[in-house]
Amino acid sequence: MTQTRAVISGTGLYTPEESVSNEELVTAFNSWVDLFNAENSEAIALGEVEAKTHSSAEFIEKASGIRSRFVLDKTGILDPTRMTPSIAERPNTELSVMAEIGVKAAKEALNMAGIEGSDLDAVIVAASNMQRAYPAMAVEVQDALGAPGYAFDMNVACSSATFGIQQARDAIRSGSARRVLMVNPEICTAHLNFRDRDSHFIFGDVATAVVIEAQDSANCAGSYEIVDTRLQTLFSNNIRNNFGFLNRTDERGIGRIDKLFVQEGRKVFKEVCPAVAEQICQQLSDLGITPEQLSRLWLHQANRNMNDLIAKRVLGRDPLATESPTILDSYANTSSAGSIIAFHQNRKDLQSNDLGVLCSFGAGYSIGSVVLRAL
Ligand code: CO8
Repeated sequence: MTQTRAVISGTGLYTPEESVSNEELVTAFNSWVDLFNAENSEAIALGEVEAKTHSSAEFIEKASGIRSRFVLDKTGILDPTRMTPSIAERPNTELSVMAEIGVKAAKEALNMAGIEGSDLDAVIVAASNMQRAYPAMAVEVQDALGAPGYAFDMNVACSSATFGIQQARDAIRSGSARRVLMVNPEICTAHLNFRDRDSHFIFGDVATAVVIEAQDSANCAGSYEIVDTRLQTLFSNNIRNNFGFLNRTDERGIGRIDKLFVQEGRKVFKEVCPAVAEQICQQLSDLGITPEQLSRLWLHQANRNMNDLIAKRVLGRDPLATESPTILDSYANTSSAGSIIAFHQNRKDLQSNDLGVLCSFGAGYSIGSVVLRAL
């Protein structure tokens, strides 16, 4: 029996209105450092507390390629006495903030695919952080869009979207759904420690959405066939966030920095780049696709230098800017949404039968690569 082919027929992007430049972020951080050092001057002089060090916009751009990031709340982040976004709780009768930004991205994706919410069979919300324990955000998004069928949330950190695409494709191939919406609302600033010099610049907020459909009933103009998906996980403590429902059962841990995002950035860089390049090269080789046949790499958007290294290993030469597009300069790392933004904004010039790879990598470790063919 031939399996139903799945295509990506639409994508959507919600970008918050406010953005924060490196210079603005560093000014706020350095004000906080000065306040901290003044408040702790005696303990610092006695050697009991370590003085904090200023951050630098030049370092941030050189080490990561990031120049600015979109955020849901700029004021709270840039207030040196707060350094956390202010996002008000909402009553249960209102759409939650994560569902709201997810729905905005979803509407654009549905529109591109030429379908309505009522045409869907399933909704997956795939993200690094969840609005709450339950009910699943996906059920809320499903309800807001008037979609029948089933919905569930899933979390594979930065690789949530590529893993979500495989779940959608599997559902279509097995016959349990024909049209799946996969949404990635990422409010990364809410779990970023803006007082940590090593990582305060890394993340931004955004939402993306992807419609995955059975090819035989999709409007194929502008669609991409999902030729192959490959997923890999390798346990590592180098990117971690210990926030969770058991935190309240041990008061000693409440408020500690491990309840926010923490990473060993250099180790992540060294360990993840070769593993990603190897996965993509092996996948292409198994499919009989040579690097010369690839028109585009839509890579996870964490670090410009990482992407240059991975693209170079995959292509066997330095990539052209158009071959491996960068969006992290203005969006920063938006976790699972990053490679989807790159795909959303950088595919219009591809011709029928052109091949590309959508690839994510991050905490877990997790690596997901999806080979796509323009129809
Ligand atoms: N300003 C000035 N100097 C600084 C700063 C700063 N802000 N920060 C560090 N430095 C200094 C350091 O002190 C160090 O100085 P010295 O050499 O004297 O010791 C020097 O700069 C170099 O520091 P690093 O070695 O840390 O710098 P790197 O070149 O490694 O760059 C990066 C740091 C940019 C963090 C880089 O390591 C990197 O990007 N690594 C990969 C990270 C990555 O891809 N992580 C993926 C995580 S995302 C993910 O999986 C999703 C999780 C879910 C997200 C949920 C939302 C929060």
